[in-house]
Parts: sequence; C-alpha cells; structure tokens
Amino acid sequence: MARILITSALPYINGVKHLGNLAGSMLPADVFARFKRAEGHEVLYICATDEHGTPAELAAAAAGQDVLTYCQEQHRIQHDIGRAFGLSWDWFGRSSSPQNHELTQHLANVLEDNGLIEERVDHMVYSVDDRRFLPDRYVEGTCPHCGFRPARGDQCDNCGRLLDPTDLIEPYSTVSGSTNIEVRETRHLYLLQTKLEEKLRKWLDSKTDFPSLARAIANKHLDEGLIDRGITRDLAWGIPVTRNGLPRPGFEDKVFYVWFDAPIEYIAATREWADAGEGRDWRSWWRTDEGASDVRYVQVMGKDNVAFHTVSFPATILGSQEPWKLVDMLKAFNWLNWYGGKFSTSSKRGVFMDAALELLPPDPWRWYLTANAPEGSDTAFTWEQFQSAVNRDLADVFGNFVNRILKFTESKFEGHVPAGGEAGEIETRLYAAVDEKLAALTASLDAMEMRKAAQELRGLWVLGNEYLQEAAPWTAIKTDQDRAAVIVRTALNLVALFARVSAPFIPFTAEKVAEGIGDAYPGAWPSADARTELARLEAGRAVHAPEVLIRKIEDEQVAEWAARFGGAEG
Ligand code: B3M
Ligand code: ZN
Repeated sequence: MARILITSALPYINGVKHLGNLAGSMLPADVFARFKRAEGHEVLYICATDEHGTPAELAAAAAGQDVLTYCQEQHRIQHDIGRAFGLSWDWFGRSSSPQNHELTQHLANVLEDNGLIEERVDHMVYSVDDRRFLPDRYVEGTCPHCGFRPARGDQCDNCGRLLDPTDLIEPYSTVSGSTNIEVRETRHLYLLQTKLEEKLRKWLDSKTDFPSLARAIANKHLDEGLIDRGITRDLAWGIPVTRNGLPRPGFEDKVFYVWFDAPIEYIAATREWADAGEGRDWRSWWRTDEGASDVRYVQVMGKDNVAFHTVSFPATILGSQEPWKLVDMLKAFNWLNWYGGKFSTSSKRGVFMDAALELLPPDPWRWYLTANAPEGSDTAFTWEQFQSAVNRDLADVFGNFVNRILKFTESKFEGHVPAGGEAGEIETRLYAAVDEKLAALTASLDAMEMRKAAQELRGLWVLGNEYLQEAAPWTAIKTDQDRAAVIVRTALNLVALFARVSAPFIPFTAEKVAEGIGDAYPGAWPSADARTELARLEAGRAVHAPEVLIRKIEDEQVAEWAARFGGAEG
C-alpha cells in the first residue's frame, strides 16, 4: 500500500467553473483518486478555492459585495457543486485561510533569509483617473509577443506567455476603461529565480516520468530563461507582507501576489484538513523528514498553469531549503473548447458546472468529459458528441447489458444468482479477453491516460454484450438449465466487475449497479485474474434490476440545449 497525495489546480473564486475547468483538472484528479483508493492505497485528494488577487476583487466588485463576503459565498457554492459532481476531495480548502497566511509569510521569510528575496523599486502601471496602481488583470492591452488584444496584464490568453503589466501595448484600466495611464515608481519584493535556475533545471531533468505535455511546457519556460519575479502587489485583498512576523515597513498597502500564495495553499489546505479532524497528520504528507519521502505526489492542471508548477512553485520550495515534498507526477491537459471557440464566462458561452447539473445527473457529464479529455490536443465540446457518448456508450453498451441480464435473472431465476453447471469454452475465452482489457485499463489509469482508460473500460462493457450475444442464455434455458445457470452467473459477475471498475468514472451509476447486485460500494479494484473475479458472487444471492440507469438524450433536448447555451453559431 502506497500513500498518494493528489492536488488539482485550485479553481479561482470568481464564479462557478465551466466544463473545461472541470475536464482539465478536478475531474481527472477525482477519477485517479477513486481508482487509487479502490486499489487499497492511502489517498489524500486536496483542492481549494484560489481566493486572492485581482480576479477576486474584480468579481466581488461586479457582484456588489465586499470581497470577504463574496469569497465566503463563492467558496460554499463551488464546494457544493463539486460535491454534487462527485468530486471526492478529502478537503476543499480556501487560500485565504489562516494556515495559508502563516505558511506563505513563513516561506517568504526563509527565502529572504536565504538571500533569495530582494526589495526593488519598480515601475508599475498607474491609472491617473482611478488613482491606483493597476496590477495584473486590472490592466489589459495588446500582447507584445503575438499582438493579441485584449491580453491581460499577467498573461496572454493567446500565446500563453507570462506578462508584466508594463509590457502591454496601448494599455487601459479594466476598472474604468481609462487609457490615462502612467508608469510610476513603487517598491516590491522580488524572488530571485535567476539564482535558482541550475537547481530547477536539475530537478526538472530528474522528472523523467512527467507526461510529455507537462515536460514540454516546463522546458520551454526554462529555455526562455528565468527572470526574477515580483511576488508582491499593490492591492488590499491578499496575504499581508511581513518580515519576521511583523508588518514590513513600506509594504502596509501591499500583499503577496496570488500566484505566490496559491500553490502554497496545497500544503496549507492539508493543514486545514488536519486541523479540522482528530488524528490527522499533515506533516507526514508534506515534510520529507517526517514521512513524506514515501508519498507519491500527483498534480493535475490545465496547460496554462504548468509554468507556475514547474518553475515558480518549485523555486519557492527549493529556495526555502526546507524539506518540503515536491511533485512526482504532473499531469497537464489542453483546452476543452466550446465548438470552435473558447468557453467564456463574460459572454456566457458554454456550459458551467451548475447549469450542467440542471440538465442531467453528473455521470453523463463525467463520462463524456473523461472519454473526450483534451489530452493530446485541444478538444471541442459539441452537443452531438455528448449525446452520442451518453446514448451509445452509457445507455446502449453499459446500461443495456446490466438491465438485460438483471431482468432476465428476475424473470427466469427469481432474482437470485443461479447455482449449477461448469464454465465452458466460451467462458474461458471471455476470461482471457477480460484479463487483457482489465490489465490495459489499470495501466492506462496508472499512467493517467484518461481517454485511453475510458476506451478500455468501454471495451470491457462491449465484452459483456458480446458474451451474452454469443452464449445466448435465452436459448440455453429452453434445453439446458445448468448451461443457462453458468451464463447468467458469469454475466452477473461481469455486472459486479463493471460496477467496481466503472466507479471512478461514473460513481453514482456504479453505486446503483452495486446495490442491484448486492455488492459493497465502492468495491476493491479487481485483479487481472478474470477466472477468479468472475466467480465471486455466491449462488443464491438476491439481485434486482436497478431503476433506469441511464436516460438517453433525445434529439429535441439537444436542439433545446443548443438554442439555450449557444453552439455552432458562436
Ligand atoms: N487559480 C488558475 C486556474 O484556475 C489558478 C490555479 C491555481 S493552482 C495553485 O486556472
Ligand atoms: Zn500573446
């Protein structure tokens, strides 16, 4: 049994996330967490809302709320929606927690003790009309690298480069739209990443089992050359800047930059988890001198977050010279797009997590988003693809198999697992095929190849249908009761097996199936020994067909949703 720490990128507090956010971080992390728990490992899946920085302030202002109230409300909302989607976080924290304040200030302090933080006089974008500095997203303009407009002050959404607000061409304030903008002097703390370049490269070179997307992005950022990064901002909302536990003179109106404190929240959230329950030890997950060297740490995120997790955050950790656990496996995703373009919060383009659950239960979404995860490249959501994934895979292949055999058992064997008979040649072939698919499914999940894993799972379901088709219990029962018993027993065992291996993907449906078959949920992950796995249910066990497992999506629904949420025309 291993100890596995999983974190998914922390969703920004500024409103309910869209399906693309879900598909590229929280959902795959959840599938992996459920799989690893089923295998019997000790898993800790940590997430949190990312509450600081300009997005929070801007969103609170737009909602007409003070930022504290706004964050509290939005945290609860995101928590509840995540749970409704079945996200099995062990803790869903808040980056504004006292634990994160303390740890962020601590790390800044040791970085400075180690000569890696420096105060610099900086030139920052200042809005004369708004009478304030405009950090990060308070200013937009044209990207100096690719010409995209509007690029945000912290990053260009088009070319992905990290930006400094003063880099922008023809900047304007997002507070007022004013272009009456000057560059003024202000003091900030800089993390001297240039001094850490060698250490970072050495560390990254050792991460040979990072999947290719993560490695490519990480190397690109290192090769572009590291720069010293400002880690404070002229903002009111955030973690106050201290030195040795006291307010830092000259920094009373400044806070740490959101991207400095957000990844630290992975650790702080684990501490929130420990503080909230008896007998929980956060240090054994994070301190390599207190047990965390045995932990396998897996991070999941969208591609735009990779640089922060392979350069900035490791710079903080390595620079501290304290024994903190670093990531072992970083799984990154491309974009899930909405038809040809992007999901967009402001123009209400695409489906958001709350709206999705008003249309359908979580499992159809979970299945589609996993089976079509934007892994190798960006992927586009379309209603037609979604409908087909739900109707063909879930309803026709999975649901149909489960219902067919359970209904048959109810009508011909009084709803009990039948006794008698010996497995024959068809079963022997089935065992071999199931062994192979199970091994492939397990390997894909281990490698976090989500699309492939979903394909292998679907392949298992197909084997069930093919087996029923070939063995034809409805014919056998007319002439050979024992033969029919073997087939039905084997198929019921397949149902039980499917419930266990489908649970990470479609937990709510899997639970109904497990209940129908009288099995514990969630069951243990099966061994790749189908002969044993398919002889598990004892004869005489009562089973029943569950109520509608998967409802098919009608063409009229697709038309209605496409009209309501926009689609091809967008
Ligand atoms: N909140 C950005 C995002 O949601 C950011 C991730 C933080 S991870 C420490 O894409
Ligand atoms: Zn650009």
